[in-house]
Amino acid sequence: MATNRTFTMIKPDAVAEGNSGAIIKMIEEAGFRIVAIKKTLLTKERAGEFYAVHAERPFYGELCDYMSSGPIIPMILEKENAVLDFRTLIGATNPAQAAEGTIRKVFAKSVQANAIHGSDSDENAAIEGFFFFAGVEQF
Ligand code: YYY
Ligand code: MG
Repeated sequence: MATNRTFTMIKPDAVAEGNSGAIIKMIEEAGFRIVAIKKTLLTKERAGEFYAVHAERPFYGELCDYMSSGPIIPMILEKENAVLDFRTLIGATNPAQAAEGTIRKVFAKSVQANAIHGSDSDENAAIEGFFFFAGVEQF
């Protein structure tokens, strides 16, 4: 399997509770290399743009409020089979269904405040990475 990249962000609940260091440790111990990282804040409008694919879903408004409620830590990560392996590492969207040892099982509070994002395809990983990082920041 070729090395590729995925995009993640530690969400406001996990950053606010001081869990970002522990989450980054789990990510690095799972073999992911950090390509880009920063701490930033989304406006509600930018959160809406990031999650535009969910615009028609009933949870969209609350999701955008939540995702703009506090700082987040976006990252681009690299590893063999990065997108799929990272989805496995974070666990199911609903933490009640997340497997033991996954990031969401350990740190997520609810379906909405579920600690961390992970891209669902190589194509979206690239789009989402460029949403936060210029090309010269991705090394
Ligand atoms: O990719 P993933 O984050 O696991 O789930 P998505 O189905 O793409 O939903 C994005 C985001 O929306 C999810 O992480 C929490 C939130 N959400 C929600 O608040 N309520 C739902 N019923 C489904 C998703
Ligand atoms: Mg998704």
